[in-house]
Amino acid sequence: MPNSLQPPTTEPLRASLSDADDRIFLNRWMPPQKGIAPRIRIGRRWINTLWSLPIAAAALLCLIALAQSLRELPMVEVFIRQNPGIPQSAAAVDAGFPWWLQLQHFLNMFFMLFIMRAGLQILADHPRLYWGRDCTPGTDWFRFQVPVPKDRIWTAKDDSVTLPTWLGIPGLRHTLGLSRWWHFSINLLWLINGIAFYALLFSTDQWRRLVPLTWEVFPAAMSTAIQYASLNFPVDEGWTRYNGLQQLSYFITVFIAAPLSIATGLMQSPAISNALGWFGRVFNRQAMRSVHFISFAWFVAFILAHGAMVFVTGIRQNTNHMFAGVDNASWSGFPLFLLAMGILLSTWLVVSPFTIRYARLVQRVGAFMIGWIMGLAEGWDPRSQLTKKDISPYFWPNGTMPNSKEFDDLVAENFTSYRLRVSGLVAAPREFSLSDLKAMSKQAQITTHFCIQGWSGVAEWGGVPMRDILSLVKPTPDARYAVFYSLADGADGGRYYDVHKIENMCHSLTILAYEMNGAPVSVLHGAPLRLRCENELGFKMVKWVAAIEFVRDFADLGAGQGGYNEDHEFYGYRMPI
Ligand SMILES: Nc1nc2c(c(=O)[nH]1)N[C@H]1C(S)=C(S)[C@@H](COP(=O)(O)O)O[C@H]1N2
Ligand SMILES: [Mo]
Repeated sequence: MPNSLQPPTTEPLRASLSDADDRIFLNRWMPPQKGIAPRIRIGRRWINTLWSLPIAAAALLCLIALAQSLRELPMVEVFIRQNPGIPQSAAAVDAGFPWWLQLQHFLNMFFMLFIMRAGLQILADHPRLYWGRDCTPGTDWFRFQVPVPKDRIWTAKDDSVTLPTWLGIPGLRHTLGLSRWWHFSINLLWLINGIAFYALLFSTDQWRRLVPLTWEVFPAAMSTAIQYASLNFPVDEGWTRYNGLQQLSYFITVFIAAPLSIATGLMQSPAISNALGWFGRVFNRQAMRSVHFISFAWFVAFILAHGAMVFVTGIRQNTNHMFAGVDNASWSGFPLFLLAMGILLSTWLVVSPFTIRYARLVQRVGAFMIGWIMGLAEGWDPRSQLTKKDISPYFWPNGTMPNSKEFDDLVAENFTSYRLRVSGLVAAPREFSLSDLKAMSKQAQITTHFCIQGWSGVAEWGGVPMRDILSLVKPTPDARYAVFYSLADGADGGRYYDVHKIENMCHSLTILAYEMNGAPVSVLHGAPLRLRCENELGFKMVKWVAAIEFVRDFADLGAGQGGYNEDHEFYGYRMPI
């Protein structure tokens, strides 16, 4: 009699999974690759942004000369007398700089340090920016990488560049798995600080500093700009109210650049972009990524200008205001300012080496802080589809190609003996040939692929819905995850695999694709079969699928993190954001 309590079949490919290091060993990590000085494309010409340094220096000198001669004109003197710089409508606040404002100012500075450095590291993983939704080589408007080579397969991973450890977090190359934990976790803290800041601003009279109430702010800003530029500085009433230029630049930073950064950051995620429907299609990932970067550039410019002004307009008074909350001629603020700078500098020095040494810990703490929020977004069934005319002329290839006789033989016989094994916690384990799958009802969909590295592309995919596979093999109530095993190894050896919650398999656009843009999926893009799970980042969509196993837990697979990149590159196993 057949034993109905037979242990469930286990997938033989389990044995080819590998363990992974819990830290980054430089000799085993992806070899470094230098980028180039950032370039901006104007028309067909690429201009090196380093030119902006001498040009800005020359422009500054000209500006000073111009402003000084302007101030000799009676007309301009009259204008400045009528518009001394502080809008007359600006009511002074009562309390100077209360303790909460000083604290939030420091926290903001502290958090920004992580956010900006980790953000730059993420950018270095696809060091190009575009406006259109395609990432077709040559359509980038900004890059710090050479043009895409045409004489060889050039994957997105090949394209990533190294950042020094003092600049990026954690520096090195293709470390964005770790950068993302810093970027998103600290963003959450920054957001909380920002919300508390807004709340306190508007529940006190401090908002009056920042919000211009009349058009008078523009002539006032013009007047202050001329006064600063002529090196004959305007009267400073910073303790209780700001001049026009301060008001405008602080307003833009607090009420435009910060919310814009958050919105454009979130809109780069597959789950959020999909959930936004037409809005996500129009304001596509690449445009959002470009705006996100421009907003970053604003912050850099703001910090440099603001920092310089703190020094040149009276460091003692300014640090008394912002670090001690007093408006007098004492030295009470300056030591506190030095202490704050010391904390910033030592954190700056420590964070990259720490991340490299304790990579697994950073992954774990990051998942604790924001992985669960990301997990929530997995529940949204992505349905946003595009049209045939949106299909990208170029779709970046990525990942580690199959490199085995087994695979070459399959290609040579056009996958006739290929079998997809489905096993594990299922009532009816099965093998499917390619023609079995093609005989099932086919689903076609035109969707955007969101690679974690930053590129995206639109393609039409055709294949078998995973929910149809599920209804054939019938996962048992114990089954919580589907493990996808590839025919290809990952970059560090050991088989490529990835784990999805079963709920992800039930979304309407989750399919096993055997067609791409109307033709059989090419070997480059995952032949004979690759997963499409549209609410996740690209690395979760295993190419060259060999087998699917349903399991209760994934802790005993590979290094136990839920997938190859999760094990080896410290990604999270739920990454719809
Ligand atoms: N087997 C396997 N599947 C993989 C990868 C890989 O390295 N090996 N890379 C992933 C990543 S990071 C991405 S972005 C997509 C890329 O798919 P594409 O080459 O069709 O663009 O495949 C995913 N699937
Ligand atoms: Mo990717």
